[in-house]
Amino acid sequence: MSILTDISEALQRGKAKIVQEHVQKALDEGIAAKEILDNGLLAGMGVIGEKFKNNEVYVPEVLIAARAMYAGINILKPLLATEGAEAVGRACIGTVRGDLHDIGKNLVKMMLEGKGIEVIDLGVDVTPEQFVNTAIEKDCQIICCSALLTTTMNVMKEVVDLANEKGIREKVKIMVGGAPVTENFCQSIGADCYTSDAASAADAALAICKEMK
Ligand code: B1M
Repeated sequence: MSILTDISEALQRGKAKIVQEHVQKALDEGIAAKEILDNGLLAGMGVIGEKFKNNEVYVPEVLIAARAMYAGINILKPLLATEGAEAVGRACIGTVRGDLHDIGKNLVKMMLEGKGIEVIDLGVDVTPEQFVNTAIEKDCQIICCSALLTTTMNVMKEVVDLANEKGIREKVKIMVGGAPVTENFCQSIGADCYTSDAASAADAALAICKEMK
């Protein structure tokens, strides 16, 4: 069994300390941080997600697995996010109103910071007003919205509508993402950019910051 499978299985069992040990071991074996994230931690969380869907595990198990995932991510964080010297731009990020999922949002934040973008983290359950007012008050070039529920992704349209109403669309771009979000959805609500994962979100955000300087 490979060390990546060990990580995935320990995460599924919610064993945070063992996940940490395995992640460190994988790094010592020379496996790249991104590979450990994708094929160890995210693979394990994918299995938990399927079991959650099929009612084979419930909220407490998912939360314990999420805690184990963070334990692993914390070790990888300095390697995934290489510090930029000077901020190349500023973004605010949050999970939209009604939605408490924050693991993906936190990964996106981490990757953006790794590109040298200053990120204001609004947390979870963020209203359209909070996104738009923060962008105006803190002079952000980007609003990043994350949603994991089909019932909450529509709040992203409210963010776009409010940004239009406040007349800030020339100065602020809106990026959207999260498991149920698609390119088609992004276009249908009039947002500026959809990416499917945190690394592509960081690349896209950097390109936007450079374009808007
Ligand atoms: Co929830 N949950 N959950 N959950 N949960 C899902 C999302 C679900 C798909 C599970 C399932 O049924 N298979 C399902 C949604 C179904 C749907 O809407 N179609 C679901 C449900 C139903 C619920 C509840 C309603 C359950 C209930 O109470 N009955 C409830 C809702 C609570 C609420 O939010 N109001 C709920 C609760 C929870 C927990 C609290 C237990 C926990 C969250 C803990 C936490 O986040 N701190 C939880 C979890 C962990 C999950 C699953 C298992 C894993 C989500 C996750 O963190 N994935 C999830 C199943 C799944 O997705 N397979 C599920 C790992 C994370 C790295 O991926 O967030 O997709 P993700 O981020 C990715 C990309 O999407 C992208 O980058 C990341 C990777 O690089 N990305 C962006 C994310 N944001 C981006 C923004 C960008 C760009 C890219 O630009 C701005």
